[in-house]
Amino acid sequence: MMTFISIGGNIGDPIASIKRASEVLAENGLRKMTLSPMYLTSPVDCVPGTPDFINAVIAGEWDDCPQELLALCQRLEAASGRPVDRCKNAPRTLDLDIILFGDKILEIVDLTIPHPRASERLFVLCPLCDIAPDAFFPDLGRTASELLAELRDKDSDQEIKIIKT
Ligand code: PH2
Ligand code: MG
Ligand code: MG
Repeated sequence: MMTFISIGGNIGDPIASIKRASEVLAENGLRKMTLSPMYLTSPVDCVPGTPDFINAVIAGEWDDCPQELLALCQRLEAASGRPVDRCKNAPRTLDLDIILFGDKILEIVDLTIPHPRASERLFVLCPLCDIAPDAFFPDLGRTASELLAELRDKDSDQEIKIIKT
């Protein structure tokens, strides 16, 4: 199944952590892995003083179930030095969120697909549109590029800037 994973971090060396995580995903079953360009992004829904994030999106083909992909993502977060017990949206070395998993709509413990907040976040939609503007959100009936156009019209607060890596 074609899947898209939002990846980001705002402590340590997020650029290196994101590159490394994408390689480990590819080595562990994410076929035809693609890493989007990276963006420097202002924190969304975080306490004042939270450092800026580096964000990107990873695409690939995953043959196993979404729960196995989630488990791998959680292992990568832990391996990056991220503590398991943390406040919501606290600074983190690495965060991986499954955004889309084929055309699946899924709501189980710890996992809602499509990601419920993806359509409100430029730091998800911009890198997603760089690599897959036609990626389809089955819950919203819209493509990534349609959602990005709508979000750009209504939200000018989020700052996001592409970075050269
Ligand atoms: N992740 C969050 C909350 N806020 N803001 C930015 N810019 N980037 C993120 O990855 C991010 C966020 C929750 O995981
Ligand atoms: Mg997240
Ligand atoms: Mg997360």
